[in-house]
Amino acid sequence: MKILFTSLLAVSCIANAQDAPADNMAAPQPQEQMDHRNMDHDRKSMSAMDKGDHDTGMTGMFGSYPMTREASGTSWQPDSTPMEGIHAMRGDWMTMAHGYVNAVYDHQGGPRGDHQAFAESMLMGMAQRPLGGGTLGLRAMISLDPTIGKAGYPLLFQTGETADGRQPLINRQHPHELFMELAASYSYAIGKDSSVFVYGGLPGEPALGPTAYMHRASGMDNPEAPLTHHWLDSTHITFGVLTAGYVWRNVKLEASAFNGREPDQFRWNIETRKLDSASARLSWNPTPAWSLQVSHGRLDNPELLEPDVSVKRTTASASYEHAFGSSTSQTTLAWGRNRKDTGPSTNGFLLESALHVTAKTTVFGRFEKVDNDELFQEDAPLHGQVFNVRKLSVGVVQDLFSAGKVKFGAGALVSKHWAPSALDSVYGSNPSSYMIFFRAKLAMR
Ligand SMILES: [Cu+2]
Repeated sequence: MKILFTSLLAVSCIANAQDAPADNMAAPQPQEQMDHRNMDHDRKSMSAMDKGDHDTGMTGMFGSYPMTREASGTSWQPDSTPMEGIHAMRGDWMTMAHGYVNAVYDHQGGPRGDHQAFAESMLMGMAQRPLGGGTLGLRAMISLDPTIGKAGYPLLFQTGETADGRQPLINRQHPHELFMELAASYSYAIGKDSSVFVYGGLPGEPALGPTAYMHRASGMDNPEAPLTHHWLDSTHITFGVLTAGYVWRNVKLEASAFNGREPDQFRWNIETRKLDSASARLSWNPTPAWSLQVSHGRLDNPELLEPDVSVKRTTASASYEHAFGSSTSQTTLAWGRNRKDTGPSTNGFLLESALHVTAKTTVFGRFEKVDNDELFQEDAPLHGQVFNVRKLSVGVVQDLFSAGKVKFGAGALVSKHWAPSALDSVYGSNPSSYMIFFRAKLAMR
């Protein structure tokens, strides 16, 4: 009942958030990028494009390139990624809204498994306008994930953060914060093809890792968090970020100073702490279909429960957007490495893909391979040992009907895990899991 109530609440928030017409959105893209997007909307956009969109502010927040390139924080995705959400012009402001609610029944198999029903959600609003010869950008993102409860939801082999400030979460995915991003940016063109920008967020996302999983077109249809979250994109909610960057054509170089501590178990608040950590990221979109990045950061004492251990994180990733006839797909390959001050260095690999077979049917899959040394509490004999865990998930989500700007769908996914036989007595041999979910998502039409 609580789940249902939460879902309805969030859906009604989303439905009321934006009802302006979506006619005005247009990114200045070559015809070939738009061919596979197959929307009425794009035909309208083409006429707007002929008039020259640079004047209408349809370029990105951080540089003069198609706005479809921008994803979470200051990260990039392929330029040809289809637009999601609702877009509108209001005077000088161009606004966008994205959002979803997933009501999930989650069953994780084996002796360490569990089951739970929960709702996860996200609502994001963005606005940008010309100001003083540059572009002002504002971003806000909230989530009702704290209603899941402090211990989050069951997810075999997942680790990271805490529910009570004393014990780490193991085999559970922590809930996200009420405030996921409250950020502002300003960019300024310094030449025909180049710009500089600054971005600040409390919270915000530093220049580290690929686009966060719930914003990647390859991962957003899958309701479960990746096991590689804490190797790749766990800094997506960071309470205190300042980033400065330089964009030249299809290349971006940026550096961040940020608070390296992961959010604590109190998910409704805003935390403040000094900007003790730093990162840098180089991004390159060599063609409209590809987005590549490498990044490195030092996270000062990221874990509340290991306050004297700092981590050096290195990541590299490639995302590829591809069309098959009227279907579109996006695939991401990513690697991340955590090097702790003490203890072993560990690697995480991710390969995930989403295929939008039709406008209403999406098939998705994710394969991960992670070295995890946090699967046991401190007093357990296997505490601190590194176990190589592999996981494959495949699923489908079908949109069923729309009401106004919200589309409703249902989906399911199954997962299989492989772990060293030393873990069989704890996890069972190669446990399986599944999730069934109902989704409400903001859509252009
Ligand atoms: Cu997260």
